[in-house]
Formats: sequence, C-alpha cells, structure tokens
Amino acid sequence: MNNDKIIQLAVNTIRTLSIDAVQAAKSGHPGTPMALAPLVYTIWNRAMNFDPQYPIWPNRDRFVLSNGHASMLLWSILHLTKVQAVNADYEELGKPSVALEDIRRFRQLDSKAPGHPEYHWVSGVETTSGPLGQGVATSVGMAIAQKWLAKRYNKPGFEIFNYNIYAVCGDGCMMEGIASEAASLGGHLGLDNLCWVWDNNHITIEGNTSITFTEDVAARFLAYGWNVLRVGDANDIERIENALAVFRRTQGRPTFIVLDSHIGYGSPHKQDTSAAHGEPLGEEEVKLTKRDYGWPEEAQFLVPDGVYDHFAAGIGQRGAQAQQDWTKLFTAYRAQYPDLAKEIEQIQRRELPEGWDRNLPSFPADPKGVAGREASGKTLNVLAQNIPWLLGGSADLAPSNKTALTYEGAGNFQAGTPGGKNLHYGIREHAMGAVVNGLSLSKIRGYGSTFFIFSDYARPAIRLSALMELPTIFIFTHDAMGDGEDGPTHQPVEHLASLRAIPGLVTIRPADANEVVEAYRYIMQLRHKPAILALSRQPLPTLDRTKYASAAGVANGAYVLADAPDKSPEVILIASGSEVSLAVRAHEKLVAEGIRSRVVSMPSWDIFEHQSKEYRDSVLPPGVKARLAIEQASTFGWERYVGDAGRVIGMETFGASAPLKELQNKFGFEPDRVVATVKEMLGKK
Ligand SMILES: Cc1ncc(C[n+]2csc(CCOP(=O)(O)OP(=O)(O)O)c2C)c(N)n1
Ligand SMILES: [Mg+2]
Repeated sequence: MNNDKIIQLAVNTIRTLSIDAVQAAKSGHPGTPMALAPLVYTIWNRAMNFDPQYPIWPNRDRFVLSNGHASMLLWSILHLTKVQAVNADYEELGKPSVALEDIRRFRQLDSKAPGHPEYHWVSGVETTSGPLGQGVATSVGMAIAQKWLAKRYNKPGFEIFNYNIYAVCGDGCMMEGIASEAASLGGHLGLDNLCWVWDNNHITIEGNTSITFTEDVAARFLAYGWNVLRVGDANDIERIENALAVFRRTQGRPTFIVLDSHIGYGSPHKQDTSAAHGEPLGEEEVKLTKRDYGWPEEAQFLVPDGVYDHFAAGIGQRGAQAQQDWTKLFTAYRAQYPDLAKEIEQIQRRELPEGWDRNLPSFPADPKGVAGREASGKTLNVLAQNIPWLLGGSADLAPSNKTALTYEGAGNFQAGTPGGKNLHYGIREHAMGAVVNGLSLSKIRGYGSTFFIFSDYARPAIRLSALMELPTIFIFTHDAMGDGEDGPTHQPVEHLASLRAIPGLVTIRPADANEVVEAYRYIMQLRHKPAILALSRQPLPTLDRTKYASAAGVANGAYVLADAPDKSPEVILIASGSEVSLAVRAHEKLVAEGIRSRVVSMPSWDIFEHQSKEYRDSVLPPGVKARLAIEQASTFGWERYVGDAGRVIGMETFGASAPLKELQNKFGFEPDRVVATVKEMLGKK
C-alpha cells in the first residue's frame, strides 16, 4: 500500500468509527470528528511525543480536546494508537484504554467511550472537557506547569521536561469568556509550549456563526500576543504538519492555528450544516458518506488492515523511542541529582515530601485574635517552603487574600522567571479555576484565591476539579459579612450551600487561626479531592485550647468544642467560622444559667459526612433534638443537622452595607439572640 493510501485509510477510519458509534448510540456528535480527523491524525501520528504504552510518562506531550462533544475523535485515536489503560494508582492494567467494544458501546453505561472526555475514567484523557472553553483554559495551566517544572528540574544536558501542549477547540470555546481570559494570560506569559487549533467551521448548534460570531478572532489572538497561523484546508495534512512545526520553532509566545474546516465533511446532505453537529447522520446518509470516502457501505466499526500498524509505526515507534530515551536520561539524572529526581517521583505520585508539615504555626489563645486570612497567609508561607511544588496566587487580590509568598526566593512567575512560585492570575477568576486544574493535572499542587463572593466566577472550573478528583486548593477570603461596608455585592450568602452541594468537594470554614492550620494540614494530605477554604477578613478570637477541645478536630469535619458540664447536653449549638466564638460566648451564658449546652464546631460538612456513624452520633447524639445552627450564610441545608425540632440563625436575605457590628445586630448574630432562641426551644422562657 502506498503511503498516501494508508494515510487516507487511517483518517477515514477515525471518521467512520465516529460515524458508526454515533449512529449506534443514536446520539452524539459526528460532524466535527469527520472534519477534524486529519488534524487529530497529524497531531498524534506526526507531532506528539506520546508513548501509547505508557500514557502517564511525565514528559509526554499533552493533547486536550476542548470541544469535548467531538469525543469520538479521542476515542478513535486512543483506540487506534492502542493507548494502554492505567489505574488511579498509576498501575498499568495490561489492556487497552479504549477497546473497539467500548466504541461500539459509545455513550453506554461503563463504556470507556463516554459522551465527553473524562479524566480519571479513561487513560489518555488529559482533562475532562465538554463545558466549552474549559479545556483550552486548562491547557494554559498545563503550559504554566511545564514551564515551572522545566525551570526547576532541567539541568545542563538534562532536559527532563520539554513537552508541549496541544489543544483543539471550536467556535463555542472561542466565544466563551473563560477562553479569552486564559488566552490573555497565556499571551502575557509568553507560553511558547502551548498550541491551540481553532476549528473554524462557521457552524454551531443554531446554525451559521454569521448570526452570532462575526469578530476577527485571529486579530484578537494577535492582540493577545500569540503567533497566529492559518491552515485553509482541514484536509491538508502537509500544511497542518508544517503549522505544527512552526509552532514548535516559535519562541516567546503561544501559537494559535486557525483551521478552516467543513463540519460533516463528506456527507452529501449534511456537510457544512448544523445538522451534522449533534445528531446521527441517519442510516441512508451514513451509506452515502461512506461511498464518498470510498469505504465499504455496509461495513461497520471497520479498522482496515494496515491501520493499526500505521499508527504503531508512527506515534507508537516515535513515542516509545522518546519515552525510552527519557527514561535513560532520567536514570542518569537520578544519579547526578538524587534529591531533585526524588521530588519528581513524589510529584508524579502526588506524595508530600518528608517534613512537609514542619514549623506549621500554632496560635496562642487571644480574645482579639487573628483573621482567618492572616492565619492562612502564615501557614501557606510555611507550607510553600516545605513543599517546593506548592504554588499559586490570587486573582489580583493577594494583598487582601494574604496569599503572597513573601519568603526569600519565592519569586514571581512571569515569562522571564518561570521558576517563581507566586502566580498572578489577574482579574480572571474563571481562567484561574481552570489554570489551577491544569496545574493539578500536571501534578503540581496549585492554588487560586479571590474573595469568597467571586467563587461564583470560578465555579464551573471548581466543579470540574471535583469531577476530575483533583487535589486543587481554592483559598477564599471575606467569607461572610466581615467586609461590612462593601455591602451585599460583596457578601456571600448562598456560596457555602452551593459549594457544599458539589459532590466530592471539601469545603472548610475554620473557626479560628488554629483551625486554619489544621484545615491546611488536612487539605495537603488529599490526593484525589479538591478543597476550598472560606476564611474571614476580620480577626476571630483564638480559642483557648486548654479550655476547649483541640483544633485537630477539624480533621473530623465537626467536633465537640465545649460541652455541658456533665457531658450530657440538652441543647447543641452548631456553628462554623466566625460564628463559633459567638456560639461559645452564648454557651458560657447558658451554662451560667444552668442550661446544659454543647458547642460543636463544624468547619466541614463533607469531612464530617465521611466519619463513622458512631463518631457522628457522639458529636450530635440522636437523642438531643434541641439544636441550633448559627452561620452567616444561607440557612439552606442546615435542616439535615438541626432536624425538625431545631432552628437556624442564618441569612434569609442578602446582606447590607454597614459596619460589621451593625450588621451582626441587624441580622441577629449576637449571643443574646442565641441565648433567647435556645430558651425558646427548651420552653424555658
Ligand atoms: C459552556 C457550554 N455551553 C453550551 C454547551 C452546549 N454545546 C455543546 S456543543 C455547542 C456548539 C458548539 O459549537 P462549536 O464549538 O462551533 O462546535 P462544532 O459544532 O463546530 O463542532 C453547544 C452550544 C456546552 N457544551 N458548554
Ligand atoms: Mg463550529
């Protein structure tokens, strides 16, 4: 078989597998895989350094399919290149990541070819994508990570990290704000290891983009500081290959390739129409399209002879060679730089270095206390020195969030200083969320930060953190009404409830400085869960831990902080964050009046829910029905802990603009209100 013929056969295999899978599933997106098969073929078989045998090789090139609806592109290429499956413990499973049977069962339960690319579910998927724009934005985080890793670990003669990141996106990604934020950041940082290819097909679901999207996208990217290239024919493999080669030679800026394509390529009635986007072609049209490709019309899920071999001779050979060369290089590196090599290995396994928690601060009892954000800043600065690969920053609020790493040598991450640990995301919260995901997917321990209220702006990326089971960290300050005068635009109300509702996300709202330290201690040990910290702006009294229980209770999510004298409470006060010291003050009054109250500090619902029933019942004895939750946030959801007979002092409305003291008075966050409510509940009025 001559070369052109086998190439065409390989490309058409990607197309027809996609068509057949969508047809069998009776749902899915055939048009874009049909159009982009040559692109994906070229990136994988001609450009990428990726060893299908070892898809977690640390120096592999990354491929991100940001237009995740075109997932059949990924399932086809993972299958045809015989990428091997690896489990969450990084063990090779000795079977393909995506079998032909999975493709036959596209979009069915347990198939390794789900509707959209899912990290953690299918080996070879570098990030979950589908919410448009997230993939490309995440790729910026991956590119930042590569730059940082290269700066720290590469040594003369040892290019340990020199990989590139390829991301494919569609019109939807280009319309989404998150992609613009990320492109702006990527351009500013001059990420020349990053290449986005835009599938410029002029089609989205509602029709031609002439109805919605008529700006000059290329000009936008030039303005962002990207190198912009154009390939006028998505079927021209040589020109695609040339453009990718130009990308690899380009220094000092990321590359944006505009690829003009025809959605549904080859379909006589659906090409260039939105009908090709998101529904099966239909049996008749499938046959006509196959005829157009010169494909046997009746054949289904056909992988013609020679196609697997063709990929094996391309990416298979090149990737294996690159991986083996690297592994040899790394062996020599380990001999010369054992400490750095050990770090790289720990990073890959998401382990913490020895002594990661040494010198963590401990705060003495102090009625005036320390702000949550202050305690966080101190703790973070210690951890970042103990854990070299812990890095991050804020969306322009570092002075308020106290996230700046201020110790000698921490440095700022900029184009010319990629070893810096302080990232400046700019006022781009959504991209920040995705960038943190990208760092984490690269095994760097990344964090992002802003005011808690603006967690909304990052929420879709945080949700993906949870879906991907990434140990990302989000540090949110100004967690309630502590910024009083800024008013309701800046006062979170529903945010705790809404983040607590995200499956797998660990939400922690510490009560005092020592709970902040314990929260970090807990978070740092997470390997497969994201965490958010909700921290106060204002000082919170540092509780006297000789009198009250140890802050180590944070690791249980909730714990008995102060108890009734006989340890058999008639009422339980449950609080988080700034309301814990309020609960303690009310508790002292109640006890003085002979009421047997208990205070439960509950920094994290999620952690508490993961404790044994025995433990949970010991903290909240089922027999004690008089329960009062106090939290400066939406009351939504607290019924689960206070029960039918309980009460909640929380927020039913937005806040207001006034000094904090007046707000506490207006909204009832005062000891006397707590005491009165308890008495009412106990019928002692
Ligand atoms: C954030 C987000 N909004 C909406 C959707 C639903 N959606 C999926 S694909 C699509 C159209 C995308 O158009 P384009 O990126 O041009 O893809 P093409 O049809 O060209 O493959 C939409 C609106 C989504 N997946 N994510
Ligand atoms: Mg499109």
